[in-house]
Amino acid sequence: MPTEKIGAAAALARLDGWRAAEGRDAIVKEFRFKDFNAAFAFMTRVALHAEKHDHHPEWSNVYNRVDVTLTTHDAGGVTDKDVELAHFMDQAA
Ligand code: H2B
Repeated sequence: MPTEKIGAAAALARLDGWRAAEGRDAIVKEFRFKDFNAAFAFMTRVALHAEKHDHHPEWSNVYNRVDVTLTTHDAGGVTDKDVELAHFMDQAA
């Protein structure tokens, strides 16, 4: 049974600092860190969590910045899995 799509608006009601992506059902946030080392440490923690839960972010890194987009590809939009991963990222940042 695939995880059910809840949509970006429902997800955002449960999150701080995230916003809706343009043109697709996804949520986005830009994380800023002290330097590259801090940004990459964050990405490492998130990567281990993502593998464990088999749910992965779309992201890019430039020096101290990590730009994140979350959506559930299998569901064609935002699900509880994205809210859970967003909360984990907020805690890890
Ligand atoms: N991550 C995200 N964000 N969405 C998915 O639908 C997804 C995933 N599916 N990670 C998983 C992997 C799926 O491809 C594997 C086969 O379980």
